[in-house]
Amino acid sequence: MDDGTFIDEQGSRRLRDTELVVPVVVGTCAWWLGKKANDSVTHRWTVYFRSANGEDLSHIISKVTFELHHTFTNPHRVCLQAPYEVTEQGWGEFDINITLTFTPDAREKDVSIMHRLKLYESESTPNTTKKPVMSEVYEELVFSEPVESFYRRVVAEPQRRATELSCQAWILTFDEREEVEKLKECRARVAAMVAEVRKDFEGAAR
Ligand code: SLL
Repeated sequence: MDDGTFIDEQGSRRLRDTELVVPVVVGTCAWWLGKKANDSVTHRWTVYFRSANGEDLSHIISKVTFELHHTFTNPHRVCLQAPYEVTEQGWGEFDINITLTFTPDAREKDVSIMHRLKLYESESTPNTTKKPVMSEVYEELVFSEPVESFYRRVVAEPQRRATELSCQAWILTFDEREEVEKLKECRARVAAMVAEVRKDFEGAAR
Protein backbone atom coordinates (compact mmCIF):
# COMPACT_ATOMS: atom_id res chain seq x y z
CA MET A 1 0.00 0.00 0.00
CA ASP A 2 1.27 3.51 -0.79
CA ASP A 3 1.67 5.39 2.51
CA GLY A 4 3.20 8.47 0.89
CA THR A 5 6.78 7.52 1.75
CA PHE A 6 9.69 6.02 -0.16
CA ILE A 7 13.17 4.78 0.70
CA ASP A 8 16.03 6.84 -0.74
CA GLU A 9 19.43 5.56 -1.97
CA GLN A 10 20.87 5.86 1.54
CA GLY A 11 18.06 3.78 2.98
CA SER A 12 16.21 6.69 4.67
CA ARG A 13 12.45 6.83 4.59
CA ARG A 14 11.30 10.10 2.98
CA LEU A 15 7.93 11.79 2.55
CA ARG A 16 6.84 12.03 -1.06
CA ASP A 17 5.48 15.39 -2.34
CA THR A 18 6.23 17.13 0.96
CA GLU A 19 8.26 20.27 1.59
CA LEU A 20 9.49 21.80 4.80
CA VAL A 21 10.14 25.50 4.25
CA VAL A 22 12.13 27.48 6.82
CA PRO A 23 12.36 31.26 6.29
CA VAL A 24 15.78 32.64 7.24
CA VAL A 25 17.83 35.82 6.90
CA VAL A 26 21.54 36.42 6.40
CA GLY A 27 22.81 39.87 7.19
CA THR A 28 25.49 42.27 8.23
CA CYS A 29 25.36 45.21 10.60
CA ALA A 30 28.26 47.67 10.40
CA TRP A 31 29.17 50.61 12.63
CA TRP A 32 31.46 53.32 11.34
CA LEU A 33 34.04 54.18 14.01
CA GLY A 34 34.02 57.92 13.31
CA LYS A 35 36.94 59.70 15.04
CA LYS A 36 38.34 56.35 16.14
CA ALA A 37 38.65 55.18 12.52
CA ASN A 38 42.15 54.79 11.04
CA ASP A 39 43.61 53.23 7.88
CA SER A 40 43.45 49.65 9.10
CA VAL A 41 40.19 49.84 11.06
CA THR A 42 37.23 51.94 9.97
CA HIS A 43 34.27 49.80 11.06
CA ARG A 44 33.09 47.30 13.62
CA TRP A 45 30.69 44.83 12.05
CA THR A 46 28.67 41.69 12.68
CA VAL A 47 27.64 39.04 10.18
CA TYR A 48 24.76 36.79 11.22
CA PHE A 49 22.33 34.08 10.27
CA ARG A 50 18.84 34.11 11.83
CA SER A 51 15.31 32.87 11.41
CA ALA A 52 13.14 35.36 9.49
CA ASN A 53 10.40 35.17 12.12
CA GLY A 54 12.40 35.20 15.33
CA GLU A 55 12.19 31.47 15.91
CA ASP A 56 14.95 29.39 17.44
CA LEU A 57 16.64 27.23 14.77
CA SER A 58 18.72 24.87 16.90
CA HIS A 59 16.32 21.99 16.20
CA ILE A 60 17.36 22.16 12.52
CA ILE A 61 20.85 23.70 12.51
CA SER A 62 23.85 22.05 14.14
CA LYS A 63 26.56 24.42 12.89
CA VAL A 64 27.00 27.69 11.01
CA THR A 65 30.42 28.43 9.51
CA PHE A 66 31.41 31.92 8.41
CA GLU A 67 34.31 32.17 5.96
CA LEU A 68 35.86 35.64 6.29
CA HIS A 69 38.35 37.37 3.97
CA HIS A 70 41.85 35.88 4.23
CA THR A 71 43.17 39.15 5.68
CA PHE A 72 41.51 38.21 9.00
CA THR A 73 43.18 36.02 11.61
CA ASN A 74 41.54 32.57 11.60
CA PRO A 75 39.06 33.42 8.82
CA HIS A 76 37.16 30.15 9.32
CA ARG A 77 34.70 30.92 12.16
CA VAL A 78 32.39 28.25 13.53
CA CYS A 79 29.21 28.75 15.60
CA LEU A 80 27.82 25.62 17.21
CA GLN A 81 25.17 27.55 19.10
CA ALA A 82 22.90 30.54 18.63
CA PRO A 83 23.31 33.41 18.20
CA TYR A 84 24.94 32.53 14.88
CA GLU A 85 27.10 35.61 14.44
CA VAL A 86 30.68 36.86 14.16
CA THR A 87 31.80 40.36 15.14
CA GLU A 88 35.01 41.84 13.75
CA GLN A 89 36.72 45.11 12.97
CA GLY A 90 38.08 46.01 9.55
CA TRP A 91 38.34 48.40 6.65
CA GLY A 92 36.86 46.72 3.57
CA GLU A 93 33.77 45.07 2.12
CA PHE A 94 33.96 41.46 0.92
CA ASP A 95 31.84 38.37 0.26
CA ILE A 96 31.25 36.11 3.25
CA ASN A 97 30.48 32.47 2.64
CA ILE A 98 28.03 31.14 5.21
CA THR A 99 27.73 27.35 5.41
CA LEU A 100 24.81 25.74 7.20
CA THR A 101 25.14 22.25 8.62
CA PHE A 102 21.86 20.58 9.53
CA THR A 103 21.14 18.20 12.39
CA PRO A 104 22.32 14.71 11.43
CA ASP A 105 18.80 13.25 11.33
CA ALA A 106 17.91 15.58 8.41
CA ARG A 107 20.41 13.62 6.25
CA GLU A 108 20.92 16.72 4.13
CA LYS A 109 24.14 18.09 2.66
CA ASP A 110 25.47 21.44 3.86
CA VAL A 111 24.04 24.54 2.20
CA SER A 112 26.12 27.65 1.46
CA ILE A 113 24.84 31.20 1.21
CA MET A 114 27.01 34.08 0.05
CA HIS A 115 26.51 37.48 1.63
CA ARG A 116 28.42 40.70 1.00
CA LEU A 117 29.54 42.70 4.00
CA LYS A 118 28.26 46.24 3.50
CA LEU A 119 30.10 49.06 5.25
CA TYR A 120 28.84 52.04 3.26
CA GLU A 121 25.44 53.30 2.16
CA SER A 122 25.18 54.90 -1.29
CA GLU A 123 27.90 57.40 -2.20
CA SER A 124 25.67 60.35 -1.44
CA THR A 125 24.94 59.19 2.12
CA PRO A 126 27.50 60.49 4.63
CA ASN A 127 28.99 58.13 7.25
CA THR A 128 27.38 58.34 10.65
CA THR A 129 28.08 56.82 14.06
CA LYS A 130 24.40 57.20 15.01
CA LYS A 131 23.10 54.15 13.24
CA PRO A 132 24.60 51.09 11.57
CA VAL A 133 24.61 50.17 7.89
CA MET A 134 22.36 47.12 7.58
CA SER A 135 22.26 44.61 4.75
CA GLU A 136 19.83 41.75 5.07
CA VAL A 137 18.65 39.15 2.58
CA TYR A 138 15.65 36.88 3.01
CA GLU A 139 16.15 33.23 2.02
CA GLU A 140 14.16 30.06 2.35
CA LEU A 141 15.60 26.70 3.34
CA VAL A 142 13.55 24.13 1.48
CA PHE A 143 13.71 20.53 2.62
CA SER A 144 12.13 18.76 -0.26
CA GLU A 145 10.84 15.23 0.37
CA PRO A 146 12.34 15.32 3.87
CA VAL A 147 13.35 12.30 5.93
CA GLU A 148 10.16 11.26 7.69
CA SER A 149 11.55 11.04 11.24
CA PHE A 150 13.27 14.44 10.89
CA TYR A 151 10.10 16.03 9.54
CA ARG A 152 7.92 14.61 12.30
CA ARG A 153 10.38 15.73 14.97
CA VAL A 154 10.63 19.27 13.57
CA VAL A 155 6.89 19.86 13.16
CA ALA A 156 6.21 18.50 16.66
CA GLU A 157 8.87 20.73 18.25
CA PRO A 158 7.39 23.62 20.27
CA GLN A 159 8.41 26.98 18.78
CA ARG A 160 10.94 28.82 20.91
CA ARG A 161 12.16 32.40 20.63
CA ALA A 162 15.62 32.76 19.12
CA THR A 163 18.56 33.91 21.22
CA GLU A 164 19.01 37.63 20.54
CA LEU A 165 21.70 38.86 18.21
CA SER A 166 24.10 41.58 19.27
CA CYS A 167 22.42 43.90 16.74
CA GLN A 168 18.86 42.75 17.50
CA ALA A 169 17.59 46.34 17.78
CA TRP A 170 18.49 47.05 14.14
CA ILE A 171 17.24 44.02 12.27
CA LEU A 172 14.59 44.51 9.63
CA THR A 173 11.21 42.88 9.65
CA PHE A 174 10.30 41.14 6.47
CA ASP A 175 6.77 41.39 5.32
CA GLU A 176 6.28 37.71 4.84
CA ARG A 177 3.00 38.05 3.03
CA GLU A 178 4.69 40.05 0.33
CA GLU A 179 7.58 37.56 0.07
CA VAL A 180 5.20 34.59 0.07
CA GLU A 181 3.09 36.17 -2.68
CA LYS A 182 6.20 36.78 -4.79
CA LEU A 183 7.36 33.18 -4.31
CA LYS A 184 3.90 31.81 -5.10
CA GLU A 185 3.86 33.82 -8.32
CA CYS A 186 7.27 32.41 -9.32
CA ARG A 187 6.17 28.86 -8.55
CA ALA A 188 2.98 29.29 -10.60
CA ARG A 189 5.01 30.65 -13.52
CA VAL A 190 7.42 27.69 -13.38
CA ALA A 191 4.49 25.23 -13.15
CA ALA A 192 2.90 26.82 -16.24
CA MET A 193 6.19 26.54 -18.14
CA VAL A 194 6.58 22.90 -17.16
CA ALA A 195 3.00 22.15 -18.24
CA GLU A 196 3.67 23.84 -21.60
CA VAL A 197 6.83 21.81 -22.20
CA ARG A 198 5.05 18.62 -21.20
CA LYS A 199 2.19 19.36 -23.63
CA ASP A 200 4.65 19.93 -26.51
CA PHE A 201 6.49 16.78 -25.57
CA GLU A 202 3.31 14.70 -25.44
CA GLY A 203 2.16 16.23 -28.72
CA ALA A 204 5.45 15.24 -30.38
CA ALA A 205 5.28 11.70 -28.98
CA ARG A 206 1.78 11.13 -30.36
C1 SLL B 1 38.65 45.35 -0.60
N1 SLL B 1 38.41 43.20 -1.69
O1 SLL B 1 39.73 45.58 -1.14
C2 SLL B 1 38.23 43.90 -0.48
C3 SLL B 1 38.97 43.23 0.62
C4 SLL B 1 39.28 42.98 3.05
C5 SLL B 1 38.94 43.56 4.35
C6 SLL B 1 38.51 43.69 1.94
C7 SLL B 1 40.95 43.08 7.46
C8 SLL B 1 41.01 43.67 8.80
C9 SLL B 1 42.12 43.10 9.59
C10 SLL B 1 39.87 43.66 6.57
O2 SLL B 1 39.08 44.50 6.89
N2 SLL B 1 39.85 43.12 5.36
O3 SLL B 1 43.16 42.84 9.04
O4 SLL B 1 41.92 42.87 10.78
O5 SLL B 1 37.89 46.23 -0.23
